[in-house]
Amino acid sequence: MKKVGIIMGSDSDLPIVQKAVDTLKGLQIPYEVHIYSAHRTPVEARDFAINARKNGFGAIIAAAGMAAHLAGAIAANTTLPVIGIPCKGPVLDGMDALLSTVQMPTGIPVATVAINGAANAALLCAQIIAVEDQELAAKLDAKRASDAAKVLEKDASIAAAL
Ligand code: RP5
Repeated sequence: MKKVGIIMGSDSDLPIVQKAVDTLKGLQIPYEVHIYSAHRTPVEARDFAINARKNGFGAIIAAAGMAAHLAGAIAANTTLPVIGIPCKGPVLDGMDALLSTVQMPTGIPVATVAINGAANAALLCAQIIAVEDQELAAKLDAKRASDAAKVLEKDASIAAAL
């Protein structure tokens, strides 16, 4: 199975990114985690992106906050799908990172999830890999069914309680 690359701009992003790691683990999708910054370690970020396809990656998650150029910088150097997670920082409630990640110029797409949307970033990667993997597609179907069952259980309890 293809690996997912999880790149974050700083170790301070890890509490947000952890949900992506947990989601991939739960689906038994292989992954690699790195701290590369578009600004502080641009050479390493670029090298990772350039070599990602030949190194067995099928999709890349890039998480960053503030002037969040990481996902765009990675996307500029690979045609693998790049999923951007805008991370909420200490000011501006993550709107800075959201706009920096989502407003990509035509030709270099970044699939941007919600602010701090790490679980969805991992699920999108899983769905991309599942295009060619029936076993993983079945796991995703099962997860959807189990998530729906949990909502219906809550519906039944709330209906009984109120
Ligand atoms: C971004 O700047 C990182 O992705 C992080 O969200 C933010 C702050 O980084 P630190 O100063 O905490 O290392 O590049």
